Amino acid sequence: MARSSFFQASTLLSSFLALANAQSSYPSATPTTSAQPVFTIPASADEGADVLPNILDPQAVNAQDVCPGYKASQFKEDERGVTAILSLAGAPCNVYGNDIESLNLKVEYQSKDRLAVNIRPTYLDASNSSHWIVPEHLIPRPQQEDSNEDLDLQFTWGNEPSFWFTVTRKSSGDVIFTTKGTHLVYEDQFVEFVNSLPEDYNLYGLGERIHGLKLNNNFTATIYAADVGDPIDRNIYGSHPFYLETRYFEAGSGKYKKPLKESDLNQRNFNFGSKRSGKGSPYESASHGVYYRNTHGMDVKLSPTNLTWRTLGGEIDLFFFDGPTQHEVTKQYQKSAVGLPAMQSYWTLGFHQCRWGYRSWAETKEIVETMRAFDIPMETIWLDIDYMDKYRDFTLDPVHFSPSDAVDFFKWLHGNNQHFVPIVDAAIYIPNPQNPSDAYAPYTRGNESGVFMTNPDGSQYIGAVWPGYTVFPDWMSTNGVSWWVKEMVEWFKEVPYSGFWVDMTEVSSFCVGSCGTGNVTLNPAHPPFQLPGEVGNIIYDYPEAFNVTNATEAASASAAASSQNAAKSTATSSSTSTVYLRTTPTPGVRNVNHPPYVIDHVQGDLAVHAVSPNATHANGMQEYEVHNIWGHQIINATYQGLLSIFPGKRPFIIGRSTFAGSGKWAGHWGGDNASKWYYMYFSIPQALSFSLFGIPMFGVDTCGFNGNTDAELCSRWMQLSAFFPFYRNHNVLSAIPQEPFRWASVAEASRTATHIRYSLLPYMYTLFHQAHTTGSTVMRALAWEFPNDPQLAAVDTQFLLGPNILVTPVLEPLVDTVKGVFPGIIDGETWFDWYTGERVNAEAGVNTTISAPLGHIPVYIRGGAVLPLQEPGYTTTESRRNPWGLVVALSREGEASGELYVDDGESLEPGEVLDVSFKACDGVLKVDVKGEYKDTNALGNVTVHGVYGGVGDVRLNGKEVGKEKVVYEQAKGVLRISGLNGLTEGGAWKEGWSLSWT
Ligand code: MIG
Repeated sequence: MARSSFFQASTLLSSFLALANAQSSYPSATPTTSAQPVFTIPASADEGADVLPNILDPQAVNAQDVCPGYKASQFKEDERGVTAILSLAGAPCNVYGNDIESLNLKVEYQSKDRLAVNIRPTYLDASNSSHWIVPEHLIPRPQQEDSNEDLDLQFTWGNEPSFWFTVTRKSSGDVIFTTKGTHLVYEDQFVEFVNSLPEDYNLYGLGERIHGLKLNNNFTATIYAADVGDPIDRNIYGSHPFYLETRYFEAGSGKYKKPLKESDLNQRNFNFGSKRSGKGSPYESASHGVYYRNTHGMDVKLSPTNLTWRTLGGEIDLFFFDGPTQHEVTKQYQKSAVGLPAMQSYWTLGFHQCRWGYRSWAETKEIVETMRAFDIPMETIWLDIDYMDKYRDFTLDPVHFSPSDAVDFFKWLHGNNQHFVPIVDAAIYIPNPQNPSDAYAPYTRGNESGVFMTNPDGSQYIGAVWPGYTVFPDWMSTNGVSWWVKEMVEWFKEVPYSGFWVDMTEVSSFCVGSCGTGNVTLNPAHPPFQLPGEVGNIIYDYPEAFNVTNATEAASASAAASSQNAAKSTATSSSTSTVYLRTTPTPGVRNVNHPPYVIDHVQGDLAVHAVSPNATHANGMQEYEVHNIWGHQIINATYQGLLSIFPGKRPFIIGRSTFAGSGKWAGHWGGDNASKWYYMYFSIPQALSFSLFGIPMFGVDTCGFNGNTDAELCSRWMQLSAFFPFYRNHNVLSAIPQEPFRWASVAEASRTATHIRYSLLPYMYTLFHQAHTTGSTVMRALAWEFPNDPQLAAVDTQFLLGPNILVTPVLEPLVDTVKGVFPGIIDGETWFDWYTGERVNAEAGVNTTISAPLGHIPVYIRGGAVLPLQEPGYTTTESRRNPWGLVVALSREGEASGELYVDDGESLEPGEVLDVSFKACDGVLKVDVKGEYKDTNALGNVTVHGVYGGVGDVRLNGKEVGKEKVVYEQAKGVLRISGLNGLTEGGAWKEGWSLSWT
């Protein structure tokens, strides 16, 4: 049911709608030169066929019941791996595609920690491989390395009842993956295999979705890039076919141990505090990772003891990472498979203010000034599509965002060491060819260079997005990337941006099929849905507890909302019984628009709200095969654009649709959440999942995107996001303003949290550098740092920033306490309160009640850590000119260590760097400095936590620092040494030093 043809001029003419949005704050998309009605794309344009997801279809055939599987033969093995031929073991089932008779199996022992299993059709050669093989230059394939002798993973296989394979850890005998007892199904539009898992498995990843950190064992993780506002448990913007699995065992139980189930743990009563106090955890764990290098839409069906993988095509290309800790799995995955995350420039770690609905340079400037007047640090101001001329990329609205005013604006902004980042949309406006004044140069240049996607017949594919009818860059075309780079370079001359925010990159289109074909002269003026704030679509929605704390406003909002809803429901109510579109395989032909197997895509029909699967790329691939990497490729193109504008500098990109490996170029924001408490909670598991995916630069729309926020939620959220790598407040068009200065309480809470964040920037930057060089994570789940505690397996209401900062945020309204655990106590860990410096008195395994009045976010420092700090300035530029500080948090043994990495903050390959390491024991802190980077800031102060036995003279390099510089609170165990600046002139890290206090 391709919808491109239904959309004919005759039906269009009768559906003219005048734009009646005079009352809204939404700026009209149409230059109002005449009173003529303007064409608006009807809502029906974005309706697809009624399809029923296979997992919900009572008529669905289970491929496992009807398909014959394969038999392996011609088995060959050497020290590098295994090959075999797999032949269909019976009559083809052709259940959701056409069965492939013969397959090649290739197993590689790729390295000391990675095993690869590849299964692809035997008949493939270079000329007919397009829909099976993901091009390696787009998505690199991990390669065989020379050293694979120590590989602990073992591949075994069998032919009964049909071909199966198993991946086992040799050292423990643990079977980490097995398809035994199931059939492999391999068809042109459907590839299925099933692997068993232990009961109560702990599985993480398989994104992108809004879900708790640990995945449930009874839902389907669908992976298909979708432009949709953060529905829970459904596929959303990004595609990450990767999971981490952690198994807990009894400690020391030797070879062939069994993973523990929840009931095993319950029997042991879980309270190791009392049972094993001081003796260490009775448990241990092992983790491994699985990456399925496949760009097709897929359902991963999670059942209590297995996973069923169903893709719409492509080869089986599986990579197993041995771990055996989470840290190692993540490092192995990033280092060898998808790429290490981009190093971020220092300024990107500052606070970002954004909204949809800043309407002019003047208003934008006012926001920046007000932030400063309220003394809330702001590094970067962002603009949404409002700045554009008729929503066209690479333009400025000539009236509200005039190019001449831009000159002054940027001079002023940059003069204050602040930055600007614009939104840029994926789709490119296609002008009305009959109206020369509608000409749009980026389109003309792209069209002349042949960079836009086509229909199967070779004509241009024309969808619709904000500006009206649009075309879509084809990143596989010869000139696609260079055209984009050139547009970026040109536009930069007018708009000196510091980074790019790429939106709608799934790639989104507001109509099904090439709806603009033959219609481009109609110049649609409005998308086929109402915008927030338009007549009949006013935002009355508030956070959950708004009616308690804001009773009067809540009452009037709910009255208004219900009258509006009443009006809406009389307008639309019809019930018809749905006839679903089901397709069956045709020999030799794929139905890419409506594949026989229907994945559980949140939009139903694959063509809804996106470019259709049959849109075609220059290399012959169809969107069907590579839909999930469109967003990854625009990130790559943008990276190259920024590199040519800022040679040698680190590009800053925040992308919406990501794929495995996007982290090497970009960060990501969580998409269109809402101003609800539960979305604030979900931001934590979403961030931790992106840690696993190798995209550490992550944050969500703080205070909430859709709907109105309120002071309490915004206050808690500004404090929580201050500990996320990417810290940005963003809001939908027409919701009430939510900059942190709008409420005194939020302003105060934001100042407090930003002060901590900016103090910690050297620590955060060091974490980024470690992530960039080793694949370690920045935001961490408690389970990853404390792998011996099965109780932490699902904890996602608390998190760690690096190894040493524990954040326990309030995630619900109307409370002034929060419950949290202090992990690792059974193994001797200690924690110190960030604010008081006192050691926390908590028991192992106990959910402790912590005081957390509004405006206070509980933060703890791990015993054993040395944290490098710097006195916060208003911007990161100023911060970087301030004195350094250190917090030394002593472990129970009186020891601590830490690192600091310093460079110029922006070079891709910094010439000079500093690697500082800290070590404290026996009352002496030793600082060792390596590297040539010159930082002349003095050391301001050193605070030592956990000093209980009294202190002697405090000496810097053996010389007493002077009593007036020392404050010791013995009861609290806190030693503060300040005013060291004079003693460290010329730079705290000019050379090594030592500080002693005994
Ligand atoms: O369909 O540009 O996720 O952050 O404010 C809405 C307007 C388009 C979606 C992005 C959101 C942005 C909005 N965009």
